[in-house]
Amino acid sequence: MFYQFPEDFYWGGASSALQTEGSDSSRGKTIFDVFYNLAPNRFFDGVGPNKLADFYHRYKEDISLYKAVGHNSHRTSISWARLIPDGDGDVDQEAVVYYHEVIDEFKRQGVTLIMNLMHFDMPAALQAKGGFENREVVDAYVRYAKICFELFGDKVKLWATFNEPIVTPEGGYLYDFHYPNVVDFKRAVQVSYNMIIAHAAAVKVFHQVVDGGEICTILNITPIYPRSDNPKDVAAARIADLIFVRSFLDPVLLGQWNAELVEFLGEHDLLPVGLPEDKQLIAANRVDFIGLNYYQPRRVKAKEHVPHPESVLLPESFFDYYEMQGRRMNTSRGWEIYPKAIYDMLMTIKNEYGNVKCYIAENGMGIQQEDQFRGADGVIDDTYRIAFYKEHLRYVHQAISEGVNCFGYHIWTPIDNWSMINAYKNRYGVIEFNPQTGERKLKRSGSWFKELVDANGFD
Ligand code: BGP
Repeated sequence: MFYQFPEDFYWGGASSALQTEGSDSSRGKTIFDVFYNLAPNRFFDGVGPNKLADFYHRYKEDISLYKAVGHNSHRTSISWARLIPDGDGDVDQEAVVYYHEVIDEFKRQGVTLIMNLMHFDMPAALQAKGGFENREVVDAYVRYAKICFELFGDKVKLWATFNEPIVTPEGGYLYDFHYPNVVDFKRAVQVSYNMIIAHAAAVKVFHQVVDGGEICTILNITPIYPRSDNPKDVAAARIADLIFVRSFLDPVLLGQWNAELVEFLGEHDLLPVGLPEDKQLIAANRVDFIGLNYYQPRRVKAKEHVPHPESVLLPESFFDYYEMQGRRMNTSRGWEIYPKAIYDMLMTIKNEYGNVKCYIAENGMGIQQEDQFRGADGVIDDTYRIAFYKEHLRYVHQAISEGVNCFGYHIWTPIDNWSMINAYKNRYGVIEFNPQTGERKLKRSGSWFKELVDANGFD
């Protein structure tokens, strides 16, 4: 069967400023510079977010490579700390020129941009003021958003407020994998709440400033599956769903906090502090479309042991995870490969969220030590990645044929890049990047992706 996709489908890839640009210019420090300096070998193998693939100087070449693998669209981000080094002070004019040049180059090469404002990379100076726990930092974010819309809103019409906003509270305030690496559920909830306010306020400003534009946020609403139909497993999965999925999805798409989640937070003394006008702000500023990142599902069962009353409160105080036998990515994370979840995620948007316009904003397969798959011709023969894309795209196709309003599919990521949690260990690209030499080279999946786009579908 040939899987034909809709006309004008957005085929492309996603990246982020911090993971590609490198910083051997005047960029201000982000939380990842701080984290790296504190523990260079904990996550980063001694490779910090400084030189990297140097998109900052090589953007023309890299955009040509995106084109070479067929991409007609791309999502990246502006680095808040490059544009405004201390987060809420002066705008760096060199950065303004740089982003204009990058945006112009995308246009010149015929690649539609979706520009994201923040991909985890909080300016260090603002984290020092409490990050998103502090409402003043919300104001600084909205100011930054407005500056971006005013500077670049004539040229870029598709925007995103955040990539995976939930990762900021998860990584920084629950699970100790992003700076400020504290573990405090209540503070995590406050950060989430304030990010939703920041998001809604940015959406409001966007519609005041940018004519004819559309704005989204990009969520990783990984489906949560209960282990069984047993009501205890189902109830456990529902709690995980409220915390990790509905927490952001409901306010950005429905304009209100999920009532069941609010009740749950109230029962456990986790309610955040807000302002009386927040409700109205959220209600009046829903997104125009939504970006969805998908890698792996969460699988949940009822708790086997009642947690010790003095143990630290975490989401996992209310459920346990369990692992399915099955395929996993060979990465430092070992994510499960379960393509049907991408369909389930899209159907959730159709059935429960008014079938708002959406696109797959990240989906990809990471591999460690990919060099072992290099063929005699010197090209990485990543047929496993092609199979991975096909399996997921069949489900995207099925969802579209059942009426889901999905207009695009972006891979993570065109060119192997640096990760905030494993530096260059996990490779996702369809284009190989050699961190030692800076060389870029198409993998077999890169050539396949071009054929996919040229045919607007695959067998
Ligand atoms: C997503 C993030 C990306 C990227 C990707 C792969 O959640 O939005 O920034 O990091 O995951 O993750 P990693 O490279 O850490 O394995």
